[in-house]
Amino acid sequence: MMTPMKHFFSAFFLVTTLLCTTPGTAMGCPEVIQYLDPNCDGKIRLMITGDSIVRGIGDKKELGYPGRLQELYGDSPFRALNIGVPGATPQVLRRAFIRNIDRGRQTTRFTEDIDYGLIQIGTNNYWSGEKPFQVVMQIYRLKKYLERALEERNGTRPVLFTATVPYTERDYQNPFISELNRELLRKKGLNVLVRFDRIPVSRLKIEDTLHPSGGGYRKMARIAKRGLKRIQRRTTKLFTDGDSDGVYDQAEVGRFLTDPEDSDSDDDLLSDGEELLTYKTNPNNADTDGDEVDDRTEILNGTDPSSAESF
Ligand SMILES: [Ca+2]
Ligand SMILES: [Ca+2]
Ligand SMILES: [Ca+2]
Ligand SMILES: [Ca+2]
Repeated sequence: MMTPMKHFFSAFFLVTTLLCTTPGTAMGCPEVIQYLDPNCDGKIRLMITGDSIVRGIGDKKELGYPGRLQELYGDSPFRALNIGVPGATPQVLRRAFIRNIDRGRQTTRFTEDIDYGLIQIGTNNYWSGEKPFQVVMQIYRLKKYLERALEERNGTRPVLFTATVPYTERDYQNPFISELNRELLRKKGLNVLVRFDRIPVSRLKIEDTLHPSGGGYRKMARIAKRGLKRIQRRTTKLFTDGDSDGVYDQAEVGRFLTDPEDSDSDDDLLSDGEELLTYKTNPNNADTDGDEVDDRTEILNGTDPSSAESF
């Protein structure tokens, strides 16, 4: 018969064993400055795209809110990339991306290894005459295009989310913006988690009836930061680690070319996660440096598994 103490330990053992062997949720790529890192490269890259309000017109420091957001993170593995095109509508922006991404032009550098993307656009459609629901469809198409094109190019799918449009000092334009925001919030699949419509116009410190000042963009940066936290909570379950080796399935398939269903793709008794994240050895080659001593033996012996001079 078991003593109560033994009982406790066996129950404890059972629970911890179950926790450690439940596939898919318990593990995954290491977080970077408290953010999930969908492509598992140790950096967080957030692309922000839209019109002149993204570009940062009106900001004396010419940073806009992407640059102000970058300032909040200082010197860290976080990068906020500004792809704001003054005057753009979602349709214009989508065509520009198609030209750039498909033909490998300069935007390619900006969209490389993107983890997250924030879309904020629609203000200029006031002048082009579409109804707000049609503008929302354009934004939806832009988001779908970017998801697919960036996944094709980078191997891993970025997590995209959308912002509502801030109000301006142009009272005649605000009913349009108000309806556009209502439609944005109703549309499924846009992940509208950044609420610029909640900022009172007075806090944006608008100087030219449309564009915020540096102070206004700083305020927008803080709200964008909160949105980035929210989008992760919402998408955690997208990132699975089926073989619990510490690397997300999508990063294994699209980036590292390891087997997402085998925690040790090259059978050298080091898991893919240990090789990629800790030892920086090749997870697809049991003898990374080709000196005929396998990676695990080199690590146990204290020699360098990445240098054929050391074995
Ligand atoms: Ca990353
Ligand atoms: Ca995995
Ligand atoms: Ca291995
Ligand atoms: Ca070796």
